[in-house]
Amino acid sequence: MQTQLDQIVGEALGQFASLDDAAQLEQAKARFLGKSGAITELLKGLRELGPDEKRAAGASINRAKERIEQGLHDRREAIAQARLDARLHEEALDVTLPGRRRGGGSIHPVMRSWQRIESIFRSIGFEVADGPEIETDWYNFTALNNPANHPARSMQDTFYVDAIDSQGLPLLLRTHTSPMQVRHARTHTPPIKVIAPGRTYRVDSDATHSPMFHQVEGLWIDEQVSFADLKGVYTEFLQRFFETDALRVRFRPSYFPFTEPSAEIDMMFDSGPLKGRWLEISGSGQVHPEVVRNFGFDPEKVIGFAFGSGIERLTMLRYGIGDLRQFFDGDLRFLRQFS
Ligand code: 2NL
Repeated sequence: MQTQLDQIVGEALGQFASLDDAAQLEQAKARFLGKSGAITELLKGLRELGPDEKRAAGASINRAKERIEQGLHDRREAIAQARLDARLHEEALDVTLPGRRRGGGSIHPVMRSWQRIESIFRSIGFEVADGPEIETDWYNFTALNNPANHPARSMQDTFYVDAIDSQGLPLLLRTHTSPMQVRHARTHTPPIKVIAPGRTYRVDSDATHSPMFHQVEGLWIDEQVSFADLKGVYTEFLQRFFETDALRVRFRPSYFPFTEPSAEIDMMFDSGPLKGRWLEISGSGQVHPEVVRNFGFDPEKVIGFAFGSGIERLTMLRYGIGDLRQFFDGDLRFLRQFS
C-alpha cells in the first residue's frame, strides 16, 4: 500500500514539475485529487476494509494526499513567480535614461531684426506704433497722397479683401506700414517720433519679392526737423543695427507721392565682406504737406520726415543671406543658425 502511495506521489510531483502552465497544472491535479483521481479512488476503496485497516490505510492515504497538495501548492507558487518575473523583465523601465525633450524653437531671423529695430529706436526716443493689417483705402492710399488712379491701387498690385469700409470701398491688406503712422499721428500731437514695424502685402512673388514681407517706417514731426536730423537718426540706427561705426550714409534724389522732396538712403560699409559698395537701404523724404494736413496738422507750423525700410533686406545684409526665399521656406537647417 505504502509503495503504491509513494509511487502515486512521485508520479504527481514529477508531472507537476514538468508543467509550467497554470491551466495544465490544474488538469494534472484532477488526475490525482479529482472525482476519479488516483487518490480519490484509493479513498473510495477504504469502504471494503475493516475498521483497523481502514484507520491505518486512511492515515497513509491522507499523508500522501497532503504531500500532493503541498507539491501542487509549491508548483502553483513557482509558476506564478515565474510569470511575475517574466512580466517584470518585459516591462522593465530604465528610469535613469534621459527624458525625451521637446524640440527647441528659435526666433526667426526677421523677427530678431524686428526686435532689435524696436529696441534701438526706443532707446533714441521713438515710440512703436501698432495697427491693423487689413486697412481701408483711405489710410493705406488716400491719406498718403496717392492719386486716385495710381497703379499701386490696382488689383494687380494690392490684395483686396471681400468686404467694404464705411465709404463703400473694398478693404485691403496694407501695402506698407505707413497707415499705422497715419493712425498714430491723428491721435497724437507733435513732437511725434514713432516707428511702425510690421507685416505688409503686395501682389509680387519672385526671387527678390515675397507677397508678405516686413517693413519698418519711421516718422518724426516737430517745429524744426531737417534732413540732417533724419540722417543723424538713421546713421545711428544703422551703426547700432550692424554693430559697426565703420559705415557711411548718403541721400540720393528720388520720388514718392507721400514725400517732397524724396530721397533714397544708401549706405556703405568701410570694412567686412560688403565693404566699398553703396547699398540701397531705405526710402525717405520730407512728409508731403498734403499728408501733414491728413494727419490733422498745419504744414505751415510743423514739418515731418519719414523713412521706410525693408526688414528682410536689413536682415540679409546683417547675416549675409543671399536669397530672400530662405526666410519663407521653413527649412530648420537654415533657421537653427539664428537660434
Ligand atoms: C520705400 C519707401 C518710404 C515713407 C516711406 C512715409 C510715411 C508717412 C508719411 C510719409 Cl506716414 N512717408 N514713409 C517715406 C518715404 C519713403 O519708403 O520704398 N521703402 C522701402
